[in-house]
Amino acid sequence: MTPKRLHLILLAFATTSWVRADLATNLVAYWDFEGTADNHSSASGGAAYHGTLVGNAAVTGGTALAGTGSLVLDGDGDYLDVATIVDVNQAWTASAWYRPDLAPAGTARMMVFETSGNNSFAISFGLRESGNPASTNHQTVVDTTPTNDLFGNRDIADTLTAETWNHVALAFTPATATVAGSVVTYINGLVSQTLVIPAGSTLIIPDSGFHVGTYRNADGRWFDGSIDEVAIWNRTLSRNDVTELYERGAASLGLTADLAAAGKAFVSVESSDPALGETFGTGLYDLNESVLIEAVPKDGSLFTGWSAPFGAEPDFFNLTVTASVTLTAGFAQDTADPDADGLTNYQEIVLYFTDPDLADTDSDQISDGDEVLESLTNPLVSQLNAVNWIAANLGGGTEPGDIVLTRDSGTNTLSFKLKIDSSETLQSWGPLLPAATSSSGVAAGLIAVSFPPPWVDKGFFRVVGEAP
Ligand SMILES: [Ca+2]
Ligand SMILES: [Ca+2]
Ligand SMILES: [Ca+2]
Ligand SMILES: [Ca+2]
Repeated sequence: MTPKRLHLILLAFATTSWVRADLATNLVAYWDFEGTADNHSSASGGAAYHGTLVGNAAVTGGTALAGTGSLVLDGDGDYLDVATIVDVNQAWTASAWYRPDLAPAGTARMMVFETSGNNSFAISFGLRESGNPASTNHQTVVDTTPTNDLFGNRDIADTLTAETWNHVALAFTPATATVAGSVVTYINGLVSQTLVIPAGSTLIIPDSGFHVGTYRNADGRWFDGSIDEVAIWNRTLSRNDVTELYERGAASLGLTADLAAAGKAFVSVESSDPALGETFGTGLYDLNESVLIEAVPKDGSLFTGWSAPFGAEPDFFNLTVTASVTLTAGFAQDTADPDADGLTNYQEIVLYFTDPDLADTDSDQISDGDEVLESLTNPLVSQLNAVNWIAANLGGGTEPGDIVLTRDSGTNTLSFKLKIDSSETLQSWGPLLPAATSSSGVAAGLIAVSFPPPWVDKGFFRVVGEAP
């Protein structure tokens, strides 16, 4: 391949890089329940993840979310049985739409899905109190080791609505030995619960697969209603990915349906650092619709620009939707220091809560920067009493030039100098130290004083003199 040819290929990547990544990226298995008989893995999983319909489970009839088929379960022993799909201790996401019947026939719980094993499981999502749909809560259960059932029976305070399609996505980020992981539960496109997986914990590994419509042992907790668009990825879907999943389903479009053919596109507006700024405008839109795209920095941060090819756009602008697209807003800490106190606006606003436009927030003559970096005092609590003591006791002398401390409230500056003189005869005085570098390496004319511990909790020291 010639360098020129390579260059053209790189250019092609560069000019198309803003096109949104397909939701099918890292999609391992996907059941759309549009076929017949045992069903289904229509996306990248192929036949490896063919499910087996058990009991009276069917993929026709009922109400479909997208297309014409869904998994229809009667709450009396029906479910879809699937072989092991993903290594649950790697990143993964599981997603499903579910529609409980008005009077569910299930037992005390109705499971949407659960990994199966011999009395152990990794993840579980279902509905509690299925006999009373109006008060039913969702339930995400994550089973971890070494602490069994660490997150057992955590209810999510969302009320179930029967005979209505609801969407769930569980997005898992594994913990490492030193960094915590998480399972984020999204209900109908919104974050409903975040479970933290402690550093060093792993999920209990299932030994025999995945059940849709019952729990691990498949002898109860039957789902009564319809389930559709079940999918598993071996990556952690982002919040915007889940928004797309939800909005596709709400528009009766499957997760691999061609949006352009349906006259739609998904706009994903992302943040370079959600701690510094957030974005608005993400959603599924009609082609040619005009959408307000916004980047809003948090206090102490700045918007630095949009990703290409939107670099010339301001922090908010109208986008005419022509194709699915991802825009990323750049945010950075505001490093300006307009009050010249040595602290950036980000440090003042986010870290120390001082006034970014006032050098000495607590008016104690010590600047905010000096309090944080030098005296290690509280920049929000006045140390003026101590400063006044210093001014009263070190602020004057008997001879011209003896002033050792000056205080300029106009510039918030304290200045002082110390000098130790010595005398042999009391008739003449001279510097204690010769005008040369001392043996301890301290600069000429200075004295180094060391204090043995304990001293670390002391913020001020008095220098008291006595007539020789
Ligand atoms: Ca400042
Ligand atoms: Ca300040
Ligand atoms: Ca101060
Ligand atoms: Ca202070």
